[in-house]
Amino acid sequence: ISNITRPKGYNVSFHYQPEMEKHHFGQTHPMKPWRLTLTKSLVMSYGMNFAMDNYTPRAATYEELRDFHTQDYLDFLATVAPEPVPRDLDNHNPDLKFNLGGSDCPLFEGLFDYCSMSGGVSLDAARKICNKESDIAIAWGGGLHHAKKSEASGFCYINDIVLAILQLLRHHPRVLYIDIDVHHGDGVEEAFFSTDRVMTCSFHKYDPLNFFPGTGGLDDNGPKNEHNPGAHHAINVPLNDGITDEQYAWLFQSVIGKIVEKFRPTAICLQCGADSLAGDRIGRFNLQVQGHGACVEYVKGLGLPMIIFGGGGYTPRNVARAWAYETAVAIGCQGRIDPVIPQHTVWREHFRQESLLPSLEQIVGEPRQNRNTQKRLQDVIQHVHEQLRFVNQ
Ligand code: TV7
Ligand code: CA
Ligand code: ZN
Repeated sequence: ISNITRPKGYNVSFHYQPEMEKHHFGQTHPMKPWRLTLTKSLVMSYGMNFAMDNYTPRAATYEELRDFHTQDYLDFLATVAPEPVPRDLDNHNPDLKFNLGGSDCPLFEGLFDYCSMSGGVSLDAARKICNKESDIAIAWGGGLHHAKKSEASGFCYINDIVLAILQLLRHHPRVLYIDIDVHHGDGVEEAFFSTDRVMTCSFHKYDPLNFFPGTGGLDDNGPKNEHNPGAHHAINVPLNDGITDEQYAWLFQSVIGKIVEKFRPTAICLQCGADSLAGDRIGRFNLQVQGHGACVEYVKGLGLPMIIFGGGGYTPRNVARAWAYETAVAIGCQGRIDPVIPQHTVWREHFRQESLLPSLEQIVGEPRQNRNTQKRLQDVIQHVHEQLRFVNQ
């Protein structure tokens, strides 16, 4: 524990709201806010909390949520009663108001508190970046990228990322949003479709008919009409099952490197959805903790102020591994932490089946067959580079 020291020359802040994890989407629902508890306790057991500024943010206010969401949606969200027995199987109910109450976005006890806390965590991170008290702000409770201004979608009700970016835009001329969740970051992309001050870039599994949300093809770069300054400011990197660390790192660096060169952001938001890890209950990729964390390392190396958000991640042990490792990357101590998970009570209680020496970096779960050819990835990079020819800051 004593070998973890504060980073020299920059500040890392950790924004955490312990009330969030007490909420439940339902017994069989894949989203487990409890993974935040596991992450936090892993971070603490390594002593990383001593190397960061720790904040317990207040919930976002109704007015703050109104910066993006509509009044009628928020009013409904704030007053709907939870269902006595949450529906689990079919989402198919055309009567759902604002897409609320189906199996993906169930109504549960304390839903509005949970949403406003997630918003509060990300807004707090954005404020610390704006007033320069923090250089890297970590918000694992945020990252809910599917929420629309007037609609819930894919386990997301309030788009905390959009709220945080809107806050950053008060002080920063250009913000780059990067999304490594296995799903397309459609809500954030759509929110900034008509501005050239935000560029969005999502890497995701793409299969329009069989994988949620079905959007984010290579050619989807924002509405292309001559009066839209936001045209060409949405970059999508559609992928197939089983992509590996090596392929992903190469793709990530050549795409993000080029974007940064052309767009010249003054701040970066990185959504670190951990469902792109191997062994995820919903995801299809083969990323290891190192490959996922290498994205955080690369972005950190650009030396711009940044917010790191959570997002998806449905195998809680792996989520906690990746996010604890990435917290270490932010601090710059990833080379000094013991790969053997410390004497850790929560871990022991829940994962008895894991060996006596559980490793931080060793993911649980079978790898998938890699369906990404080198040729296809080349073409993707080529397309992105061509797209960026239209962008000149
Ligand atoms: C950011 N995939 C969110 C990702 C949102 C994905 C979906 C489920 C799912 C829901 C469940 C459940 C599930 C094992 C998986 C078309 C459908 C098919 C529901 C069964 N088990 C993020 C949203 C995605 C709910 N939705 O990016 C209750 O999988 O594919 C769909 C839609 C209709 C609804 N059915 C799935 O990671 C945070 N849902 C078990 C219980
Ligand atoms: Ca993504
Ligand atoms: Zn996801």
